[in-house]
Amino acid sequence: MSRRTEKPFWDPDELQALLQTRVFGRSLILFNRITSTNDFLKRLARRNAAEGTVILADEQTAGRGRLGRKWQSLPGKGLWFSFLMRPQLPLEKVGVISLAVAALIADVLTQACGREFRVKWPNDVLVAGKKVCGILCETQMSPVNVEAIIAGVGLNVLQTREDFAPEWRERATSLRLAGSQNCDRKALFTKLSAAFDENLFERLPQRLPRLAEQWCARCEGLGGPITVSHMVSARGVNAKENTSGILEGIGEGGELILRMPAGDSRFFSAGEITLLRR
Ligand code: BT5
Repeated sequence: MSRRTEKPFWDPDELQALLQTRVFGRSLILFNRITSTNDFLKRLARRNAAEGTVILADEQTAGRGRLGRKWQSLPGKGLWFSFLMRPQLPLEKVGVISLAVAALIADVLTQACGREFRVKWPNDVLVAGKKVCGILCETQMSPVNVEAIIAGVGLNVLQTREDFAPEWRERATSLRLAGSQNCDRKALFTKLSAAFDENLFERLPQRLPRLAEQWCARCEGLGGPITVSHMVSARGVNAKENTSGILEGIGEGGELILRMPAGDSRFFSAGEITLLRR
């Protein structure tokens, strides 16, 4: 295990003893403060860090969402961590991993917190209709195959309403705000670690279809009308476009399948969805 000179917010030896995992967190690095756990782990991954390496921070000063968006990561308020996967998967299947991570988180939280957690395509975990957790999976490729997936998880645990920027308050929540029975960050991290360890490393290709089913079982809006906001490019110019239809499910690579009014299906591998009233 690597060590930093400053005393970390949790004792890494004690935490590792709690985890009892085979792969996840066998190499575990804790930071009181870091720019982004994904950025740090990406650098380690290029230097051959072992599968299952985890970077966990009490605070991120430059936490990121997709497309360079900011992810608010206040000190002591959440679980901000990244873990390294080296799956034997073709690139076109990699998109399912972030759904698998979301499904496992939603299952663990539903059991631990006494609330019903849902997932929303592509990378959100929701409780009471608001985002409580976001996932950012980033891929490193060699010329021929997938070398590493850096899976970043941001779970809001202890924020009050005032902790969120006013423009996020209607859409963001924390476990505490949702009335969770369990807001103990260490206990929750231990439960999440066990679920990831059991499901995401050994025999992943065989497990992915079942994890995709678990995701669908918790999917917000499945079978209902939605609008997908996505990018289109024509003659070198990118523009945002909205397409509406019925949320039919997900493809083998985690793409969203939208049933169009004419009965045909369209696949989307990136974008945002808005649920429409039925
Ligand atoms: C995500 O992006 O939801 C992925 C978030 C991943 C964060 C983790 S933390 C550990 C690791 N290290 C990193 O640097 N990142 C990962 P996206 O779907 O693009 O959502 C971002 C949007 O969510 C922002 O534009 C805000 O509107 C909103 N947001 C920001 N911080 C939030 C928070 N703490 N809780 C809920 N919503 C938030």
